[in-house]
Amino acid sequence: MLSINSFALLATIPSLLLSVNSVAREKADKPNVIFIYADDIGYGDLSCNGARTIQTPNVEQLARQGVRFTNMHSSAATCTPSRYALLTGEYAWRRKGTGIATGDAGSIIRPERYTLADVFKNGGYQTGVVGKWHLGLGDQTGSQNWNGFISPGPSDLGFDYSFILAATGDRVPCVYVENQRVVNLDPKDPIAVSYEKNFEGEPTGKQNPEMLRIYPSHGHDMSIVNGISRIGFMKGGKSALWKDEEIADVITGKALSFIETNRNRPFFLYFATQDAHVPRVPNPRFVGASGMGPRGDAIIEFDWSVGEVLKTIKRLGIEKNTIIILTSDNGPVVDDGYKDQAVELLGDHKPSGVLRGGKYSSFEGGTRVPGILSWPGKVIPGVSDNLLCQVDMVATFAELLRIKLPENAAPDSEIQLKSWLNQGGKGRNMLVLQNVNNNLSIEDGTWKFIAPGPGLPYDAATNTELGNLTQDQLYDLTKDPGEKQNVAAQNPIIVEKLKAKLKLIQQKR
Ligand code: NG6
Ligand code: CA
Repeated sequence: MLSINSFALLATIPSLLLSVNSVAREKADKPNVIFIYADDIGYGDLSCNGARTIQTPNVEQLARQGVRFTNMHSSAATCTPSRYALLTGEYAWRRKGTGIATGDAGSIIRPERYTLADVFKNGGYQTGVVGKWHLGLGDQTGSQNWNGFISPGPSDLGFDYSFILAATGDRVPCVYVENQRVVNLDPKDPIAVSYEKNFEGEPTGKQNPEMLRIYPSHGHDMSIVNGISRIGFMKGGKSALWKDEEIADVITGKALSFIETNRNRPFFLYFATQDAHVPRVPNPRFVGASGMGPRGDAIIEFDWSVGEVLKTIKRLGIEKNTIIILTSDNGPVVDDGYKDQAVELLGDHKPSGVLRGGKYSSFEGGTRVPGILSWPGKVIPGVSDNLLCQVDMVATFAELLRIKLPENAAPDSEIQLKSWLNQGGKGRNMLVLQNVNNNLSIEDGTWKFIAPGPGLPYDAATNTELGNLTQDQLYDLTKDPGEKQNVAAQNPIIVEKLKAKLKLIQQKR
């Protein structure tokens, strides 16, 4: 005989089943998203894209299980504008103050902006950013209090959790900032930062080269931290200073614990590595791994970080329900300001692959970067040549999560979900890109027009063809991916069409 209690229990079974079902459905609708953002790793730096002298097996594994993009672009050929566009869905050249940021820059994205992290927040996700930030912190440049709560910061832009390097490895302050407070800071030894002048009595790379273990090749001769001179001046915060050889371990560890903590609910993790930006100081266990010196070793260290993420989501049993995207913030550079043997030991390795130029450049090497998306069971594995850009993350993921963007949010972001999932999309019709001098180019998948603009055609310090010319440049990327032949003179109608289109996009607000 059934008791009253058993009846009550039976009655709850359907609703229990229902809630189990809805959890399952919710999980399928809300895959975790891990966005791995390499720094200065070029198209040709990874073995899945044809590198022979460097082996990156974990990235290869990701590429095998997902879609590998051959025409994925960062929005700019340097870091800050690429990251700005990634998070806001707006081309950075529309806004002043979005160039390469100093380490004491105020928050470049203002709190009222709708961001990629807001998309996920609105979708009910836990959101986190770990690694290189380089988008400014605090209200105003030069006036942050590094010894207190630094705001605005990631928490004002949709991130529940942050563990970041304020700017870059080569810029002060050389400390980790967790949830907008400097980690391990001794209040008796406060931090001061300046990008104008040195603090009295503090050594610099310029005046005290005897204190250095890596020498600058250009710039990077200001404050010395961990035997390496940097851009900018700082003093204090001794107990908080990072050790460069530990950065990959520390930030990868934080990324993994974010994943672990949130394994039972949908999460978005923006994991931005310091590898392979300068200064390249890989952990001793990677030293010599590539035979190409610290730059190659840093790429192998990056591959290790990727492997740790893959292992962790497998161990937690969430791999089927996790999208991983891997790409880079701009193209590669060999000598970026330190004498680290990158030039001498490069050998036959081509960091940009067949592409011309690299970081800073208007040529394809500047923005055409590695791109992989994996989502087991959902993405059709393979290779896609569609024209794609990171600026589309906002609209694309809003579409996936069925979130309506507020008006005026992400003005340059397109829904490219079918292409990103390799489910038959066509990619972009047009894409505008910017180089270090803010000169623009526009491409349509076949043709690329580089608008005339100021700046040098070639930068000797980094040995980079920047692509700045005072006349029109037109390249046929399908026939000439290396942009060797300027065919503007032979194709005046195409030049005029792309010029007009560029103007139209520039005027759009
Ligand atoms: C340049 C730095 C370079 C690098 C770059 C930013 C000098 C001489 N060069 O100004 O080393 O830090 O800025 O790189 O200071 S990025 O990947 O963050 O955009
Ligand atoms: Ca970069």
